[in-house]
Amino acid sequence: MKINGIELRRIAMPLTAPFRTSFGTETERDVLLVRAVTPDAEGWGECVAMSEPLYSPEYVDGAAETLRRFLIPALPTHVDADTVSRALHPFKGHRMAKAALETAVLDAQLRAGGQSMASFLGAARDRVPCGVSVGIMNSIPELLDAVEGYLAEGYQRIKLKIEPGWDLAPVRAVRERFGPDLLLQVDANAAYTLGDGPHLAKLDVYDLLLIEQPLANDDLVQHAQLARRLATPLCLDESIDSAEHAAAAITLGACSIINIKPGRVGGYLEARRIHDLARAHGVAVWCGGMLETGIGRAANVALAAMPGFTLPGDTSASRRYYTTDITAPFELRDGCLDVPTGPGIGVDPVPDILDEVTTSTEWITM
Ligand code: OSB
Ligand code: MG
Repeated sequence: MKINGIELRRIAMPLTAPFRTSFGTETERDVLLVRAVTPDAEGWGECVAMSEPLYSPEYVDGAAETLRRFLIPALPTHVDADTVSRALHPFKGHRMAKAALETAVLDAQLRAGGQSMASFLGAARDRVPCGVSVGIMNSIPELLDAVEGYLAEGYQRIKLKIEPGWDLAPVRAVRERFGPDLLLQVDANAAYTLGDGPHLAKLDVYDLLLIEQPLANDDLVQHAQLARRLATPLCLDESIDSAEHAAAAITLGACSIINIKPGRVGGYLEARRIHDLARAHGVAVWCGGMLETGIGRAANVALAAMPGFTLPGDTSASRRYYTTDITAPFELRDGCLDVPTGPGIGVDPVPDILDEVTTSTEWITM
């Protein structure tokens, strides 16, 4: 497939409410979109880097610079997702930037060939069960109200963001209020150390599905030690940036569940590899999220339809974060999202809405 050029487009998406995690509070999502233009089709990729390097080392200005300075110039003029992946391989790290470019090319390739992302990835179902990630709140009553609202919308699983000082009490309150059948899990975003093991073990009585990324991104060995001290299954997010890391984590016993985010691992091809590896080892995976717009969400929903995704993902509806999404909104139906069936990611930005939220565009001719 020939490639004419790449557009880098920045959009500013106000969040419906502030989203607080152990690493910071977001009020607006600063998103970098990549559009690959070919003679036959255009494809879209959403870069999930956040505005500051607090979740991982990448950040959106850095991703844009990496794309324009290194990644886009390295592309051959005839591409598909595999050749893009190979051309970008020499550059270390920058997986979110790489993922956005690879996904834009993959989307264009699939649209040109009339194949859906779900079919390309080997999806096993046409709708996926959805969970929701609930930020740190100012008070327990505020949290209980938020959870009640999400359950009323139909979400099948609740994930509570935790940090030191906001862990046992919110988990206990949600468990007591909504009962033993609620699928409940927590995410610490690396806010604890191994010395907090005895404290984290106090979560065991609340029968959580999992605890996500309690320790630092690089602490694979420490996670393995912690996993042996907890009854709650340990899930890794930030620590897993490739299939090689996933293999190491599984071998070490550092996790029994993996959160797969295509952006974090460098794209959907690598995400599929991690899925396949985890499945072969009996390790459950689920699809994480990075507050995506409809562009990133569409591809994530296709991924989450693969057979090894046995736990509900952070694939929530558009309205969880955005009053107006840039695509037709994803809406919950019986606690599920429908997997798009059209060619490629199966959704398009609405031109007027996209223009309204655009803060800059840059065209790079190949
Ligand atoms: O750790 O899973 C995370 C959002 C931004 C950065 C990291 C994380 C998250 C979420 C929200 O938990 C996931 C979503 O709903 O998109
Ligand atoms: Mg996480």
